[in-house]
Amino acid sequence: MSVDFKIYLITDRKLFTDNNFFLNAVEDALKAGIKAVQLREKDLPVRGLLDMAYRMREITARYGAKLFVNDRLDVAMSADADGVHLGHSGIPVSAAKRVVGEKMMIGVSAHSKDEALEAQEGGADFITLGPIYKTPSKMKYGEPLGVDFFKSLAGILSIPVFGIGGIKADRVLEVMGAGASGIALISGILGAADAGAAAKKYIKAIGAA
Ligand code: TZP
Repeated sequence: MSVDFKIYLITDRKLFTDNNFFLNAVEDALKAGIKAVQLREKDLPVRGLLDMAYRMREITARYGAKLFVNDRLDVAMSADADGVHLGHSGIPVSAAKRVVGEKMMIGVSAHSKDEALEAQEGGADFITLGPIYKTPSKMKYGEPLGVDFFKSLAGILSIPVFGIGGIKADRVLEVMGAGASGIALISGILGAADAGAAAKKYIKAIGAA
């Protein structure tokens, strides 16, 4: 399996008043052409997450899109996801690799040079690196790395690097110009009034970059 997508849509159901609105928005984005979704609902108890993962698998499969599950390798496996996305508090990449081998892709969140290199050495298929810009929830993700620092790191990594954090459609060109293989985002699509229309805007911007 290879990284054959350029836009990595990350979920946040809390942007919606109701889970059906949330699932509909993700489906609208898929309908518009998004090809990879990461289910990232860190506060959901595992059974709720599993249920959500099954529903996401159904929707993503319908549109030929890849599904990744954040942190929970067990949930990813049970839902027959295409991959798992790991952070720094959960199972290390090298350990996950021993379980899934080549059967599943492994994405990793990195926020620094050390984390990025560790992920690459551990066998990650790709990383998300950021936040590049300020994001509404900046406190949670730390100070922005900035485009120049992102560019210097992307230049020394051999695995695909997705820019993340505060990426609005008018910044796609700058991020791709800094050596990103793609972009990862939440609010640019799921925070928009029309997720399908927003997804189309990003797809167009990536196409032009
Ligand atoms: N990791 C670094 S920044 C971020 C994550 C999960 C949040 C990205 O959200 P947004 O709304 O696209 O800025």
